[in-house]
Amino acid sequence: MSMELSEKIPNNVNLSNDKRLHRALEQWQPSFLDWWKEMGPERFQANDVYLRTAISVDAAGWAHFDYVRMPEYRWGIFLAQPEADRTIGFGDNMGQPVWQEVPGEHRNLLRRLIVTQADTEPASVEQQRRLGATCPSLYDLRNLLQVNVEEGRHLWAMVYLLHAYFGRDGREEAEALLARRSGDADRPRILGAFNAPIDDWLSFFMFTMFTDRDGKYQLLALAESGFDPLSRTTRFMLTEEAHHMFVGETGIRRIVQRTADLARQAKDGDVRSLGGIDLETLQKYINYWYSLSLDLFGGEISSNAAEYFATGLKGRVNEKKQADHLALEGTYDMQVPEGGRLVGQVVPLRNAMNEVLRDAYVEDNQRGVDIWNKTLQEAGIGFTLSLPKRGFNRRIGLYAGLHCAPDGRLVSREEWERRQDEWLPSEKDREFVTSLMQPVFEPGTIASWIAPPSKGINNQPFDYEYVRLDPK
Ligand code: BYC
Repeated sequence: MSMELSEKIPNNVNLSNDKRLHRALEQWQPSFLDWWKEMGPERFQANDVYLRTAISVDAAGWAHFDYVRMPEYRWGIFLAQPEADRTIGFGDNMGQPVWQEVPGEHRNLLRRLIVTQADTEPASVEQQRRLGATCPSLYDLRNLLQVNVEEGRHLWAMVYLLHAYFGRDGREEAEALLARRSGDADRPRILGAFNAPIDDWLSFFMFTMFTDRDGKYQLLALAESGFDPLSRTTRFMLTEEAHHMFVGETGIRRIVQRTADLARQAKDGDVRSLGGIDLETLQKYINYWYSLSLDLFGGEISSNAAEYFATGLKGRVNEKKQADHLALEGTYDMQVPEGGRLVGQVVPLRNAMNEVLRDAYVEDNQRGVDIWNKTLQEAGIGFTLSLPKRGFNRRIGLYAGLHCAPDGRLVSREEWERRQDEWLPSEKDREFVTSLMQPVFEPGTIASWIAPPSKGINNQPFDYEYVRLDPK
């Protein structure tokens, strides 16, 4: 499949052969750039940033590193290579050839999935737009901007599907994606976590750890889709998503490292007085962002999820490794709140698909938390970070509206209100974290509350000038 890299819209979908689609996307492009200028990263638009750009979809070396000014980033449309004779791998249409066009009877469901996925991409850019001004180092600033331009590219990926396969309503949805705004009371983004402010870098690292990881699992489920263009698009997006989670997981690991170093220096263990983030505060931020991200998987028992699976539009992670691709007989044992306590309930497997995906997500997060705890252990600190139980602080699903402690106990409203500041970041915690957010723009230097990375980007050293601050 040929790469059209020098085109106004770089792509590997032969855009130049489809005049109508090409024109439609060229019309959307200025609206995207206007949105980027208005809602993309504040400042740094005129600076050279050491960015990775996708130039090929081959496993070996699609990433090209160079200095780029963000508005000139080559946002393109790249789909993973097609798999020959691919068939639908699960659900009622199992074994049929995959769809290259939208199946009429599933059009609305499919559009809803794509629009929901698409909406998260510009939302995250909006949430993070002010962070550059308080970056802890040039290395971190570069990573933030890399994440932002790639979320912009993911929006392009979804808008391509809307324009190419959904006609006029696709074009309208693509416009609407640029009109909603994260956190706006009248036109909010679709999913909860994408309306929460990200005003400090601790939240940014938590978001890239926990919320981007929801992205990974949703994309893995969509990569199984019987709608082949969606599968191929998401497969390529996953390669970019991996870096975002790396930023989050190593970012928190570096904070944990710094806190452990400061704890050894602090007389009475008060790391805050030395400009560090104490582990209790870190735990509260974990509790907040993890619970918000758990909500992104939808209800535990969901007829929507059952329908997505039955139709073959959205599968499970690594569907090939499952023994039963129909999931008609299987069941899922769930703990369901009832009359103030948790009771066991057996749910038909198809209705539990959101929970099945959430299971894989929880396990993956635990692996990350274990790594942070290893850092603490090696430093001889007797504190263990943990993930709260699934019912904690939920707004969506069976636990919405209930009061559940981090250890999973259902508690009274009174206890919840009394102990909320113990479990979630309090106003004072947020003020403290904000007070640490002083920018560091000197190459090779770093803020007080985080350790430098163990290595730089693309084999460059930490003190590399990842962002050239003087516009040329
Ligand atoms: N907030 O049957 P239910 C990413 C809605 S992140 C608000 O329980 P269902 C990224 C739901 O839409 C990945 N509303 O669940 C990360 C439905 O509304 P409608 C994004 C919510 O339908 C970082 C209703 O509640 N991709 O890529 O199975 C940076 C009942 O729903 C929420 C996707 O999500 C919520 N948290 O929905 C950048 C993949 N949860 O339709 C990017 C596409 C549920 O009745 N989306 N609702 O009005 C989906 O597969 C599904 O829509 C959901 C679960 C996973 C969201």
